[in-house]
Formats: sequence, structure tokens, C-alpha cells
Amino acid sequence: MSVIRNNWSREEIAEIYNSPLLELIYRAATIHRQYQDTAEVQVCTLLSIKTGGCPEDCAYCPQAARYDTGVKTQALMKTEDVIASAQKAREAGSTRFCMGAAWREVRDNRDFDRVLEMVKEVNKLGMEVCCTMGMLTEDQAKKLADAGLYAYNHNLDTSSEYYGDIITTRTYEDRLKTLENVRKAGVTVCSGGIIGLGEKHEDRIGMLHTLSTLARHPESVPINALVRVKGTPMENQPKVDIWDMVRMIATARIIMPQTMVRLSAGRTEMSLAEQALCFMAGANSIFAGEKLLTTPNPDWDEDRAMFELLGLKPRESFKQEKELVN
Ligand code: SAM
Ligand code: DTB
Ligand code: SF4
Repeated sequence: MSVIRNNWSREEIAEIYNSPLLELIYRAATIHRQYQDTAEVQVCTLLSIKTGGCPEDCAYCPQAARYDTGVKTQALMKTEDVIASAQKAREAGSTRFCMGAAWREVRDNRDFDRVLEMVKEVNKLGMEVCCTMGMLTEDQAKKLADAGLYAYNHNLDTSSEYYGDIITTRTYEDRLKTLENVRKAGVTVCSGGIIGLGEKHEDRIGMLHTLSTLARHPESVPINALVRVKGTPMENQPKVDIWDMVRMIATARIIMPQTMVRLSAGRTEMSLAEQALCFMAGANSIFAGEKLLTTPNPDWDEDRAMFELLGLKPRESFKQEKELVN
């Protein structure tokens, strides 16, 4: 078994990313077999607990207040509705529940106290609780950890070089600082990005380089294909090529073998065969449920049928934690 490396050079990653496609898939599939149970795919469900009205200018995002996307601003959901939604997701076979808030950063206010309550309650259901709510201080991350938060999602989205073309209201360093705060609090890190933002292959390689040279690899890396939302500056981007998605997933799998690599946004535009290729290339996690945050996702029945056809089974919760401790 190859060792876990945090010292990848950009050139090494570029060489892997640019290798002949079938060789790349074969190599990723081989590493996948060495480190993971390839029959298992983690099933995560998203819920937007605070939708729209975000002050940030992320060029891809339907929830940014400044773009006319038709997303209505809503206040923080009631705790009981969030719990009901988590229960439904668990009954449908989901083991991770990720609550998203369209905030630039978490503030120490009553809404945060309510989120802490939601985290406690979902944790009691035996699900891995994840939040994605923008920037966090170390103190806020500790409070979330005490409430039972298992993971925090905070994406780098693209390379440090291209970041300023996509988002101007915060910096790459801000992003890295939050990831550091999450780590310090003992919460697992979920961080990945989006392809299809008009970035170059070098930017994708750059983002994977940053992720794979963190002191510890993120426990999960979501790879999103841009969902092109009308009203955002990215609405006219070309559709993401499936081979680019496969290349990205395979490279992530090879350089971060223990990480859950998530085939994230964009599945409604992929055929079953295309998704199967992504699993072959090392993806072992998906978002399931009719909606991502504000945009559509394949429905439960479709995913159930896909799992059956491909012989996949949902991965139990907290398994990675057990494996990494042993
Ligand atoms: N506001 C918080 C933040 O930005 O970290 C949390 C919610 S934000 C919607 C979470 C992530 O969703 C973003 O970092 C981005 O990677 C992803 N995302 C948002 N809009 C997307 C789109 N149109 N297509 C693909 N991914 C998207
Ligand atoms: C991630 O990497 N992708 C998810 C989750 N983390 C929060 C979000 C995708 C959002 C797609 C656009 C929407 O539905 O609003
Ligand atoms: Fe706000 Fe997050 Fe959307 Fe950016 S990605 S506009 S921070 S909700």
C-alpha cells in the first residue's frame, strides 16, 4: 500500500491529472480498492436551513442577494422542521445530514444558538452532522464540536490564482483560516470545489494541490460540476464534460486515498453510465434527496435503482472515524 502523502508537488499532481484517461481510471480504481470498500457509497443529504439573501458575490451561487435568480430569502428554519427533515433522510438511507446557511460567516447571535440546538438533535439521531455556514472562528468551531458536529463543509472552490475571478468579497486565506479553525476544534474537514467555472486545468490541479498538502487531508472532498443557474454570472458557461469530472475524481482519489471523494452537484445532468464511471474512478459519496440546497438532484427512487444496478450499498455512519483510529 502506498503511504499517505502531504508533500505532493504541483508537477506530480499535473502528471497524474494529465495521464492517459484509461490509465488514470485504472490507477485510481486500484488505489480505491486498497483503501476503501468499493461496494460502499456514503449517502449524504443536504438541507438549506437558511436560504438566500447572502451578501457574498460568489459568481456561481443562486443564493447571492445581488443576482436575480428567483431564490427567495428565507429566515432560519424551525428546529422541529429540521429534525423532521433529518428523520426522513435517515429513513431513506442517508447517514450524513448537512445543513447549509447562506451566510458570509457565523455570528454569535440567537440564530447560532438555534443551530447548536439543531446539531445536538440531529446528532441524537445517529447521523453524521455536517454544517456549511461560511466563515467560523475557533471559538465557534469549538461550540459546534461540543454540540456534536461531525464535519464542517467549507470549499476552496478553485485555485488560489483563479479565486479572485470568482469571489471578491473574501480571500483564499480567509477560507484556509476557517479550515484551520475547524481542525483545531477536532471537527472533520469537508472541503472541495467546483469545476466548470471557466478555470484552466492548472487551476483544478492547483486546488487539488492545496487540499492534498494540508497538514491532514480533508476527510471528505466534494467535487461539484457547476449547476448553471440563470441570473448568476456563470449562467452561460458550457456544460461540464464528464471526462473532466472523471479526471478530477480520479486524481483526488490517487493523491488522497483515505478521503471520501464526493460526486456532488451536477448529477441530474449525468447518465447512470457516467455516474458509474465516476464511482469506478474512485468517488465513494453522493448527495441524495430531491434537492441539493436550492437546485434539483436525482430523486431517492432513481438513486436506489442505481445502487441496485451497480451493486452498491450505503456506507454506515461514523465508519471512517473507526477506520482512522484503528
Ligand atoms: N455560504 C457558505 C459557503 O459559501 O461556504 C455555505 C453554503 S455554499 C452554497 C456551499 C458550497 O456550495 C459553495 O462553496 C459551492 O462550492 C457550492 N455551490 C454553490 N452554488 C453552486 C452551483 N451553482 N454549482 C455547484 N456548486 C455550487
Ligand atoms: C458542496 O460541495 N456542494 C453542496 C454542499 N457542499 C453544500 C452544495 C451544492 C449547491 C448547488 C447549488 C444549489 O443547490 O443551490
Ligand atoms: Fe453566500 Fe455561500 Fe452562496 Fe457564496 S456560496 S453567495 S457565501 S451562500
